[in-house]
Amino acid sequence: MARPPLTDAELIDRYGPHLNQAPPGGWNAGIEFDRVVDTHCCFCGQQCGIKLKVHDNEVVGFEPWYDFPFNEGKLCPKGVKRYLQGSHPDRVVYPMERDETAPGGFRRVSWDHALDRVVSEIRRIQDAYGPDSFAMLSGVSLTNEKSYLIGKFARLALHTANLDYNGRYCMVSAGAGNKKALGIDRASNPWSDIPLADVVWTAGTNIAETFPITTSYIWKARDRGARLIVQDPRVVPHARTADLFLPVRPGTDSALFGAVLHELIRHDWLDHDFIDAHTNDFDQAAAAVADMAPAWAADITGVPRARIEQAAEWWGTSATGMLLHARGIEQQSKGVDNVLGAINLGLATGKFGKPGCGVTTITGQGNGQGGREHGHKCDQLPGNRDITNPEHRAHVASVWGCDVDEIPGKGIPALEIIEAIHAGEIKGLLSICFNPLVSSPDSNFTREALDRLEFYSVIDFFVSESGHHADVILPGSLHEEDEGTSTSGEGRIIKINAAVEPPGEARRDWEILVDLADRLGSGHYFPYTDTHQIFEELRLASAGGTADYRGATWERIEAEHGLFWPIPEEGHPGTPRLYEGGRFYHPDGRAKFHAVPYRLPGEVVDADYPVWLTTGRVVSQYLSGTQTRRIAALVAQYPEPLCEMHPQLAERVGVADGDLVTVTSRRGTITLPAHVVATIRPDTVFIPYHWPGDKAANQLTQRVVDPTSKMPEFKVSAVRVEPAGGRVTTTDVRDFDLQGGAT
Ligand SMILES: Nc1nc2c(c(=O)[nH]1)N[C@H]1C(S)=C(S)[C@@H](COP(=O)(O)OP(=O)(O)OC[C@H]3O[C@@H](n4cnc5c(=O)[nH]c(N)nc54)[C@H](O)[C@@H]3O)O[C@H]1N2
Ligand SMILES: Nc1nc2c(c(=O)[nH]1)N[C@H]1C(S)=C(S)[C@@H](COP(=O)(O)OP(=O)(O)OC[C@H]3O[C@@H](n4cnc5c(=O)[nH]c(N)nc54)[C@H](O)[C@@H]3O)O[C@H]1N2
Ligand code: SF4
Ligand SMILES: [Mo]
Repeated sequence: MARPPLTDAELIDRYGPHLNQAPPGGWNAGIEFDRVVDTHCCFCGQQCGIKLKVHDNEVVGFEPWYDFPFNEGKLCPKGVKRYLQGSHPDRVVYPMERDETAPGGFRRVSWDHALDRVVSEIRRIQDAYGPDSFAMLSGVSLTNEKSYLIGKFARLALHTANLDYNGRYCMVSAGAGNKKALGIDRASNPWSDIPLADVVWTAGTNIAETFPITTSYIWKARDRGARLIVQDPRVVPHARTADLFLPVRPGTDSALFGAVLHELIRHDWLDHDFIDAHTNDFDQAAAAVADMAPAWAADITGVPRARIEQAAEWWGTSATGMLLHARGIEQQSKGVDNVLGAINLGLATGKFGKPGCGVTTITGQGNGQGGREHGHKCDQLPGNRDITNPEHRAHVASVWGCDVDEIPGKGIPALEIIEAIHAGEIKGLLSICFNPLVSSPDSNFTREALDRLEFYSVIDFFVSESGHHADVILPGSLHEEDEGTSTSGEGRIIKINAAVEPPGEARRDWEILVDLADRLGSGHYFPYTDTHQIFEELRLASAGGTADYRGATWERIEAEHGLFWPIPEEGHPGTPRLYEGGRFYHPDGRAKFHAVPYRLPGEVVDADYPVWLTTGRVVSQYLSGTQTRRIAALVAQYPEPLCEMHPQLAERVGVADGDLVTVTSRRGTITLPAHVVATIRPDTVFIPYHWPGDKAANQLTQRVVDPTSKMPEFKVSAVRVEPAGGRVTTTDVRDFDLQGGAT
């Protein structure tokens, strides 16, 4: 039986009066608006079109934008509530400086004071310890313009090599795998190809909760008779109607992909013409899977042998097919291997570059695609260029008008920045759009690191949990307070339009950075007076790179509901299907197979820690939760983390649904209610990670990373689960109403 969500009174009682409550009469009652602004959702990489209703300087509601082709008016629970952030009482509306005697630990200061303090601390730290001792962390909820600006700001204003971004925890395994195999890093297809696939295979993604709009594309394929294969340790909602469910043990996906390739070869379900004409190194990949028979993989993965054989047959014998993967296979110390293993299956069967054919990542964050192209990765320059390549550096230096030697070299990735802070090698940090305390693995370690900084400044619109460790907080802008472009998970560049001005003394993010650059003595490199000028420079800087935006103009982007890069010159139609005709982006135009031997995850279960832990998301919460934990309607749907576990495990542990359990790993411990469901492997527990402090799943996770992408292994840890004593009242536990879907 479904339990009711918390009432408003219960919510206020438990979570305090700061939640944004519905006005009397309901959310839409009596709302007057003067204008409607066409823009996009601030949350996930689907980047749904939405129309924001504006009254005076406040976003007061939304309307569906039926004409925007990707989502045709559809939105998920987060998209329809995002407008409740702007006038939230927690909004930071003036600069603040740490002051232990002030209420909340911060006192109000002027912009001049705040910016001068930041600049003097940067100077002091860099004079004492060298330029790279001051690092910057950024995020890709930010537009392309801001991403580009941050890359330039870190290199030419901060003069530091140590800039990285939160996509290091999100898209980098997909990015590295795509580049190695295909020579470019973007979704292989526009989503309009999904309904044309005869087989849709999802690997490590909970689409119905994390990319809800994509489900409608899959249903269209199913309406045409497509088969659905789902590979996940949990029977996630879209898996409940799957034709084939592959209940993979966390961290073993490369064995499964290897066995499928083994079967494709054994039955000769191969597209030899495609392999000969469009790929290299098939023999190496084939040799690596010679011993990976389904029976071997069944032992490792826990997926019955017959299901592995069935997956191979359907994939190998269907004319079209798409494999969609996300963080479940990517956030592992074998993330890149898993991506390469998936791509091998597409190449072996010629499922690239044709309608309804592709192997593609589903990009996570709002601008997770564009934000990984324009230079705020530690090894990257705009256009997805390589910061160590002399030609690439020379091109970007010519656009920036600087000497090539002024551009620092390669820096270290996000988690290594945190480790270098912990080790005392990095002394100062500026972060924008990143809440590392909640989102980094091993949060107790991260907290120690943040407390060791000599100086920390944060640009944010709320005081995040990381922000509580800052010395200076600079109030930045919400998504609806600035314009620019974003690039959706499809590779579609879209236009974000400003609906309102930042409130109080808050400023647009880019204006803060330009002001800081000026005070750091680099103002001549940052002469912008609006974001359009930044985009025009980005076009030039990206020109000739793999992520080429040269031909994209704001006007065409708006008029055509987005443009797919690469778009090398004005008038170019853009490139919706990336590998059309089997043309890949390595210099010889061919894709590359990779040998993917199987290796163990960074940590395996043992007598002390006998249960696998995996972490991820729920539909109503977003990332570190700073935004969605402040919206009452979303909190009501899923107020607190729960430990999802199978009835068999619950029985072994000796707990029932709602009982408190303590979950312990080698890094930390968390106590939370058990959520007993038949839709998860009995050897695995799942905890969503959107909460801070003693509710943070990342207290348990490990700092092991993929050797190539440096992605932390969020999806695999070994834990112990024990009864904690006591239970919570029934309203504390959201019921997923899974009875019908159990296997
Ligand atoms: N509601 C909501 N939507 C979001 C977000 C959000 O925070 N909330 N964030 C956005 C972002 S930035 C991202 S990156 C995406 C993430 O989107 P997803 O990758 O779909 O989400 P996750 O919940 O991280 O993990 C997906 C699935 O991986 C499974 N999994 C865990 N371990 C393994 C494994 O070893 N192998 C396999 N095959 N599967 C495994 C989990 O059971 C889970 O169902 O979502 C985006 N959309
Ligand atoms: N255990 C576990 N950990 C994970 C994951 C997992 O699956 N499991 N997933 C990882 C993934 S995929 C991701 S993407 C990361 C995300 O991790 P984070 O990037 O740390 O998460 P966010 O919540 O997006 O934090 C962004 C901060 O930026 C602020 N912000 C948002 N938009 C803007 C803006 O436009 N301007 C400014 N100035 N600030 C803004 C928000 O208020 C918030 O404080 O978490 C990772 N951590
Ligand atoms: S699916 Fe993603 S982009 Fe669309 S409304 Fe939901 S969070 Fe926003
Ligand atoms: Mo992400």
